[in-house]
Amino acid sequence: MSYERVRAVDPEIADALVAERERQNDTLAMIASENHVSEAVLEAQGSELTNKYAEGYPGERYYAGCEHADTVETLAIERAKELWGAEHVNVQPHSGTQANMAVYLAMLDPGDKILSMELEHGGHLSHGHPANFTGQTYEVEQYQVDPETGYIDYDALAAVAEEFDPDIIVSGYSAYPRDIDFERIQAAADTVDAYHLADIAHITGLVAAGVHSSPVGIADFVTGSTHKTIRAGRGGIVMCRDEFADDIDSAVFPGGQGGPLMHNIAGKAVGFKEALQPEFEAYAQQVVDNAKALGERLQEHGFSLVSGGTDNHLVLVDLRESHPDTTGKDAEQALESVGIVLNANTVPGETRSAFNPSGIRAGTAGLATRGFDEDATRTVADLIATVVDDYDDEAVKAEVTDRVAELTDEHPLYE
Ligand code: DSN
Repeated sequence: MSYERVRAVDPEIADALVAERERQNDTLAMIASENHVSEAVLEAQGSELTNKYAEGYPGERYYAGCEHADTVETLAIERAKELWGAEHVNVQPHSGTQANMAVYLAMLDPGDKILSMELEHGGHLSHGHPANFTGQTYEVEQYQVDPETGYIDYDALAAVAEEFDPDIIVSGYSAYPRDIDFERIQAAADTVDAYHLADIAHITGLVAAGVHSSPVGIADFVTGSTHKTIRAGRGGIVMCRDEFADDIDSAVFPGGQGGPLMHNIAGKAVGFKEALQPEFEAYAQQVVDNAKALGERLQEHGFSLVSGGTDNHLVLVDLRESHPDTTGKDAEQALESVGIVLNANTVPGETRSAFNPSGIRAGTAGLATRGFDEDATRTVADLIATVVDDYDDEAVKAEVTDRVAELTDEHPLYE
């Protein structure tokens, strides 16, 4: 895309779009929730469907002229069912948070009880944080990872569930590097007769490819976002058994949203088709292999990883032992200045603040999309270590900047 037509109308925005494309091409996107969709997905998201209102669902719309919207949404749903093996799928949520909101709206009343993972242990704002509508609407209790191992403490979770008696237990996380035993969480939910919502926003692609355990068929509700490891159009998705289909559909529309973003649903459909191809499994495996390589090499450099490693697409580094005077923000900013873009993140047992926490989170989905293998990822780990060890040294950072430029040149993004 040249953005020529944007430029003719609005040169300031054209400049920003071109600059963003260059930024993405010239830096290493290691924010664990980000990825690079294909040009086919980009084109679908930029299509004329942005003009169309299609309130309702395929075959049952509130407006005329929805025949092509119906085709697109039906294909997105069918492909999602095939990818994840769900009985019922709603592809209309505008984001992962909206997908979670639909489940809460459908199944809970204000004041009902949510049991979820604490944010600084890897949870998400939409799982009950006081700053989010969930924390303001429902009564929330939280579980944690084991402080020694960094793994979910399933026994403690079950004990808190028995004591708190929640209406819903939320699993699925934003900064948890290990595989999740959805069956154990389901067992805890069964014991207290609670629903179980598994939010697989981060791991949608890994689950679809079979390189991470799946909660589909175990949890009552599975939500996700569609642009992270699954690499499709931007937005959210809800999956459930047929028995909850009407409740979920009504909670998405008209309960929580108006018209669906049909252009994004087209992007979801295209990305799902790509993910159904055999190459996607190899991609997802590469994401996981690269995360392991990244983690192991960082450990060789003396960094300490929450849980001691990773089973998925991300590593969570706790800087407190190896770099006690370096905050996550110091590391994030120094790394961004050399073209390695990741985020400062809280760690279990956080002793600083959410804004300037003690850890960094790094994901490998974007790098694997642009062709990085384990060796190239180990090189990136070396560069991260070099910068964090000497983040005030401008000469060191200049050298790493050149090396990042070589790596991005070797692995171009969009032609
Ligand atoms: N902001 C996303 C993340 O980085 O994990 C989740 O919504």
